[in-house]
Amino acid sequence: MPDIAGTNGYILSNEITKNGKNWTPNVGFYQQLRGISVVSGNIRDLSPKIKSFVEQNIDLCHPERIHICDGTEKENNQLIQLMQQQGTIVPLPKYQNCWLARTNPADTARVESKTFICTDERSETIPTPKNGIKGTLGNWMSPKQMDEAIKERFIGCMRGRTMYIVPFSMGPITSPLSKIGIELTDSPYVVASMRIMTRMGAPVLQKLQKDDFVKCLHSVGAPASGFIENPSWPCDPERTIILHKPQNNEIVSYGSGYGGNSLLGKKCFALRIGSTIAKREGWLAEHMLILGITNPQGEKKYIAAAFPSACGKTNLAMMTPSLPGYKVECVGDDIAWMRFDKNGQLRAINPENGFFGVAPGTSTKSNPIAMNTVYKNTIFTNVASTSDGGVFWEGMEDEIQPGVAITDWKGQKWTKDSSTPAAHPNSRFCTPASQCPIIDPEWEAPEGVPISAILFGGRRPVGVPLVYEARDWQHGVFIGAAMRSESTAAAEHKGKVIMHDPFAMRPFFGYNFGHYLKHWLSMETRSSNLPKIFHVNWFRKGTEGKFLWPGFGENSRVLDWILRRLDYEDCGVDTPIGIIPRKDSV
Ligand code: OXD
Ligand code: MN
Repeated sequence: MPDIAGTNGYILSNEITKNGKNWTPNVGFYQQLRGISVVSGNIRDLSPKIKSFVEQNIDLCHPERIHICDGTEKENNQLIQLMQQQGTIVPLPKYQNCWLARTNPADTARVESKTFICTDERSETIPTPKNGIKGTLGNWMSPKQMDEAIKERFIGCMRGRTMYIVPFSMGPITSPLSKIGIELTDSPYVVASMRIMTRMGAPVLQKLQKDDFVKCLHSVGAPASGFIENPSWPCDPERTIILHKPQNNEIVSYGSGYGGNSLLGKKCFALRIGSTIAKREGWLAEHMLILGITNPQGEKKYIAAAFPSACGKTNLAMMTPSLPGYKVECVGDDIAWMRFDKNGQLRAINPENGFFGVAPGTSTKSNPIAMNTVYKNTIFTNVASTSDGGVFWEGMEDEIQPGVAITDWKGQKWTKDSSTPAAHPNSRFCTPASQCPIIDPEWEAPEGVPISAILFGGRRPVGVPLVYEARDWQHGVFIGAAMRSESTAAAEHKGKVIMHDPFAMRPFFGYNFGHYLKHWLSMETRSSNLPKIFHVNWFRKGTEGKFLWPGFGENSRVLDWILRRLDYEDCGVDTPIGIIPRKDSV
């Protein structure tokens, strides 16, 4: 049996000797890495660095087999079949290639309290006031604690499972602004979701022969007791932990299969590790949507906007303007990577390839564009299902035919008199961005789109006006830093407390917020053509507790005022908080 790969791992050719003769079964090459079978993909496609990353983690996690993902449809179909057999997903025959996953009810949101950044010094990660007050802008762990946390959880955690090797690019593969990662995971749900949310598969491995990559390790884990309560959604909520080591571009996530906890390209890479890379390299990795807006005169501008999770970024990014003659096109709904070009123009790419949107509240009325995006090639998670093979969530009441029965996200019969919601408040659709009917023609432009304005906003029921403009960059940075918002179901917070959420990045800072502010302020030295900064609030309530502003398509009126301010129209009044609209100018 010739060893054709050499080095640490080895490939065994399938030319096995049977009765003294060379006999070749027609199964292709039989390969092994560290003695573990590679059931899909070819080890020769792995660069030496990737191979050694994989080998280290085989030694740690002891998977049963290895699958190198190529991102093809064939591979995806196999995963879909496997997930159906395992009971992780069920088909939604009302739509085309759509699936519903129901998680373990203990694994439904990001876990901010269990998310850590690991640096030698605490002050590199979080503001560390002398008076010992514990801040709210991130959690720190020492490298020693991180190593211990990994040892306690990861040794043998993939026994009996497949380790998938997922090569992915954040941003279009050809863009100089993009970055690459390799996620090792034991969850086929994660692989199928990463295929939607990132550019995933063989072309990335080709690029990686030259480039460096962010190392991502993920396991859904198994409880210390060994008892897996819900085999269709294995997880270990008690011991869940999400770790980041910026110095090594490394992410380690254990115990959760859900969203930002497990799709490591998203919050962990594109924001936490991304923001540390951006600081080193002089750019910005932000929790922002990107939209293009064209006015009735045909002039187009791009706007980036930071709102906390579940505050309407997807709705704004896909808005149908109520103002006649306006057109909005979507570049991204959650994350922006932005850099000044050589002419001092800030340019943004959306590093993602799909939308992982909050389902409840999305409807034909509130966001018809999102509704038209999600009915093919989509994985829904924790929404309710209907007896005609479709989905349901709060907000879709008018879209259900009479006589159709509803099963809630936990699999129980549900009626509108039920006392619990049909869909989990943080239930999601995971859908390809390219399907969005108003995806911007430039959404994959390698150089990014030019940004003219940056918006900050949150859910502020009292005391904050509809829109105001910063006087200059420093004032704008102050406005971003002072952002607050009502908590939502995207993370584990209970109740509707108003929380500080500077730059909508509170859960996503990769380093000390003070240093982050310095970095933002330093942008003034990079360009004399900085975008203008605004603050918006669609969520102000009147004395009767009702929203004062209709929101959704009517927000185009606010964008119109912003565009006019970008053209220096005299439609604003200076006030102590900034420039607000002159009476009757909105
Ligand atoms: C998200 C979030 O999933 O911010 O985008 O929680
Ligand atoms: Mn988000």
